[in-house]
Amino acid sequence: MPETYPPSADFAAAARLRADDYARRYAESVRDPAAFWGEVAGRLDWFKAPTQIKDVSYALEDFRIRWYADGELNASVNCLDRHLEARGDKTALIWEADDPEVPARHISYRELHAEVCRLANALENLGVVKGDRVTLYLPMIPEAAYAMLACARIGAVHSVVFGGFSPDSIAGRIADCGSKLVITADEGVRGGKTIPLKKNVDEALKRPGTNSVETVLVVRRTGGAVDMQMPRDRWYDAVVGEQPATHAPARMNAEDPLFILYTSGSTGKPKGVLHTTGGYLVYASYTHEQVFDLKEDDVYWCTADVGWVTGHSYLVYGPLANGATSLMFEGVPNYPDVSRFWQVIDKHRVTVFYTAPTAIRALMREGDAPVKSTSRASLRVLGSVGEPINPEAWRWYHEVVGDSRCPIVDTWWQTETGGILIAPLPGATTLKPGSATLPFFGIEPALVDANGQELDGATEGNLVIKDSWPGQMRTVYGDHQRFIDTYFKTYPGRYFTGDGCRRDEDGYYWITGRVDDVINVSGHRIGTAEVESALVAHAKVAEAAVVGFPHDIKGQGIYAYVTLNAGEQPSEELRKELVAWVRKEIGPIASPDHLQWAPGLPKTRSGKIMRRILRKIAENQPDQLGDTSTLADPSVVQSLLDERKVK
Ligand code: 6R9
Repeated sequence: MPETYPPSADFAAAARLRADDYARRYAESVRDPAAFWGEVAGRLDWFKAPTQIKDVSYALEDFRIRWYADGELNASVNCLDRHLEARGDKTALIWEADDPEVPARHISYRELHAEVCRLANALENLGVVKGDRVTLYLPMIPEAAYAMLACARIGAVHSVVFGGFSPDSIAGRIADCGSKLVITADEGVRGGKTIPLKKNVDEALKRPGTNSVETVLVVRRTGGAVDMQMPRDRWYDAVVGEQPATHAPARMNAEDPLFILYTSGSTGKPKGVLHTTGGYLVYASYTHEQVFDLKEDDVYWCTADVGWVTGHSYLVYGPLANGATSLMFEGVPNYPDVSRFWQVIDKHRVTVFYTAPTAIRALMREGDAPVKSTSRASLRVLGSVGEPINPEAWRWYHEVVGDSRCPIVDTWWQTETGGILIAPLPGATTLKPGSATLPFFGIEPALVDANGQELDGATEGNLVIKDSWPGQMRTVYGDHQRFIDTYFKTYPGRYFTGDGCRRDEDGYYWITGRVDDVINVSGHRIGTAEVESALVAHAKVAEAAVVGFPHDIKGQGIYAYVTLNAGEQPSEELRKELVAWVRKEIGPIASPDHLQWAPGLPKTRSGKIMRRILRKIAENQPDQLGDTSTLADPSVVQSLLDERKVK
């Protein structure tokens, strides 16, 4: 018998939805999606309520995805203005600094509204207009939320670039969308260390393709010395301080872009995933309310950085659209010590806590004492996102962190999906450790084989979604064909997720991981192609192949095989240099964990690298290499195995 955890009677009694509600609502949602999502849209404030709800065709010859197409609204009004009357003094954002000695800040809905209006006015004065792109390269400080919402208020499209990315990565993202303005900070602070954000932006703006940028707004976070280039660079407080605290919001069409967020794919450069205003906000807010069983008095904490989609949907847009109190944490789980998460939970009486398996595994390794030294009595619901959570980590999260009291919602979704697609509803769903359980309302998952044949019952296959939902991405910025080719060509008529999945006899979904060339490192997507391109860009490297391998803490680690140019000698020094090179080219999260010299790479006669074999070598399973007969030169494999032993 697999282990199951039904909702406790107490939890279910107070929950928004119970088991039979889920079954009924789900059936309704897929029977008549337009009726269902038309009703759900009523949760937002619209300047003009939509009458056209769903207009979708996945057919390649007639492709379109439109939701609420005649509706008009503004996302910031939904996150701010409409709460002022009933929740003006309620805390919208709690800011907890990296250093626990720095007092936390409580920003009310009224204050947040004023800050966002000031910045919106400032951006307009700087010439930013509806449709312009604005790049945000910020630490986890309230200004990150102000900036996202101010862009939304004036109809500018934000592109948040994670603060851990390198100047080259910033430059590529600025060039791709042609940003007019960048908002950054002098320095970021994480785990007691500073990150030279403004310096990275300066470097980025020296790269070709970035001269669309007219202005750089710099938030003073540490007061560290930065090089201000006038008139390009302006201090945020100087520009924003004098602005009026009210602003007339732009009237946006539901299908106007809200933001672009770059994410790694299996090929080429990162894709600019574009989300629009109406469908995204309906979906982010509704899933946030239902999946976390949101209550008016919740103190909700999502630990994701605003640089990732989770930070967009479940730190900023979802919670604020719902009038919730959302906690933003600047720091890391192990600073000043490994009890920090649990101390923050006690300090702010956090009721809903949403984090990633990689953090849970890292903290689990530190034992129970750092958790047990805190109370955590305020906790009600725990969440997980970013990668499959192994049952052992799930149990620890449940028993030790949640004192066996709190349901865990394991939420499966993607940058592309805008919000959660497969997850339990905590008052309704019986949990199974390691399973994201059942589809959210309106979501029709299916498993297909390599030929696109739909598989029934308990089985395993590639995960596709058969119909659209409002939060779905609408295009790859600047490359609509790439959007269609990536997601709708492999299995015509269906959205292909890139994930493998098993379905059990109860219809529960168990995500098994990516089936494409994307590595999930600590919940962050890294394309093997990106790391390979970075390596090959080094003067001494002839060729590189990168694969993922199981890693205790990160879930997956990065394993790089490198062939040097003729005449170059492998050395420990060069190995370190190449790892540092990738770090510099892409960012610390892309640093290879292993770098192995490869005199040659296993290739088919047509020249395709056989990653399957490289994965098995990286996983140290030489007896499971499978068929190597189609290799152009089978002896390459033996030399790679020998090299691995030597290390
Ligand atoms: C939200 C987010 C998406 C990929 C996705 C899958 C993996 C995310 C998961 C999960 C198993 C979960 N993933 N949540 N796998 N269980 N609960 O992470 O977006 O950064 O785009 O990554 O992450 O492989 O395809 P994103």
